[in-house]
Amino acid sequence: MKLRFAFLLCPFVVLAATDDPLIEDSRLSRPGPMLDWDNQRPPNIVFILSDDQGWNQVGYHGSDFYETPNIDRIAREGIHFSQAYASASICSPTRAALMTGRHPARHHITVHLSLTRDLFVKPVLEPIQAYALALEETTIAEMLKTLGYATGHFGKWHLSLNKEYREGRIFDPESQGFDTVYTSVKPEEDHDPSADAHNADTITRLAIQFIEDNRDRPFFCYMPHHVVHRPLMETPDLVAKYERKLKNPGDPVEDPVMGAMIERMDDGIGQVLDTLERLDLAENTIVIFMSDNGGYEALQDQAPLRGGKAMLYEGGIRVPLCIRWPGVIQPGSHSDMPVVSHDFFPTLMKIVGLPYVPARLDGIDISPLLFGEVEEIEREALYWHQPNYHHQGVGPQSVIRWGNWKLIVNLEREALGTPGAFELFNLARDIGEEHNLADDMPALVEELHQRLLEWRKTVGAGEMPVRKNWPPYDVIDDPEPPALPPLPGSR
Ligand SMILES: [Ca+2]
Repeated sequence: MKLRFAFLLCPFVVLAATDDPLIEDSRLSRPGPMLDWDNQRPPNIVFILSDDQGWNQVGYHGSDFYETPNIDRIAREGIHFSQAYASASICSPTRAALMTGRHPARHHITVHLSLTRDLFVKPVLEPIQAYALALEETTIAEMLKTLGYATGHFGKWHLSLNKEYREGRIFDPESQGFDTVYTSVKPEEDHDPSADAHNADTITRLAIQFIEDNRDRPFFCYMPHHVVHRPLMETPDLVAKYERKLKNPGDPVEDPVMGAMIERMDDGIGQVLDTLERLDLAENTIVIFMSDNGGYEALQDQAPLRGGKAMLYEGGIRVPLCIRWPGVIQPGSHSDMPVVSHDFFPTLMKIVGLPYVPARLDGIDISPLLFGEVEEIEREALYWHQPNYHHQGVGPQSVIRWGNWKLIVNLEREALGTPGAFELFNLARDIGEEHNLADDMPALVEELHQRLLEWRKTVGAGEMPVRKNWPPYDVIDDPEPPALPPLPGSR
């Protein structure tokens, strides 16, 4: 305990560095009912984040093609969520929200970072995007360090200026609270598929080394995998195994290369679970598995969900989530409560008994669901906000989920005042979002739209003004920029 109280003073050091001060939240100060830090050390945390893995690409959600025995083991020995959501339908915004407990709209990270796009023929303007996760933000890793945790990052960061990661560079994981860091990027198209193309083996090996090195102190092991992001590639013999499993060749629901990629990641997850057993750490380690957004629809049908990555239909944001903590979380339990990536900041702070959170926090503590104390938690609504033209052809959208109602707002049409700006679905009856009820229920559309607009104002979300020169000059017919005047002194 002495160690813990000594470190508890440290949040005020963090507080001095941020424009969003940490405040004490008394609701978080009481550790969960079965936890007594006077007699044991705080739990280790292993957070495994897969990339672009769809809701239907795990065995425990019913797939008999994709083999995920170790992810399924986490679900079987712990709790799984049928309505877990990514904070966004693309990489960087979800990661920013996961690390900070704050909505991507607050960070102004609403599309993936270091993206260059041609935006000059759109009728509404995109808001300014942050160039990285601000150093002033307080991350989960920084918070856990104040309690003496060892912090390790192994894999895909995607919250920096670009992917030229190097030791000591600002905005890379070392500057955001991680002490042991391995960063990797996705392979080039011509990479040798048999040479650990997506670094899944390396991520596993380094994470296990980190766990072994820190077995005698609390640790936070963050494993953001590249699986199952494009480019799809894996060892030919493993791909062949899944080709033999194909019942309907060409079926977009079953991709043999993705099957092989997921198996390699899942095998590594099994090695991590075995390491925890071998070191006698399993009982005091919470293991979380989640995906950062839905699967890419062009490669993988997200049935029964509509759409996929980059979209705000369920296929883009509803993801697998399961959590294991032997002796604390009831094995085989599940929850249908909607939860979201940015809930993990306050939840983990509650679990470790560190009652400080940023003053403007968007996630809520979902630990009562994990502990089986309650079946429902109160939340006014869930929101998504992506005021960007995605390069995969998805337009700017904003969403509110209120109870089982979900309103999707087309931000271009909202700004221009053109018809067809709204889609309204009842997810309890229509998980596939097939029946747009917006025209049938205008009063509900109006109420949800007003709630969404109010929330956007509250978090300072980027809005999309109409271009002053819309309709535009024809940039296609006039591709040459006007000649610049000569520099002084030049001929
Ligand atoms: Ca992703």
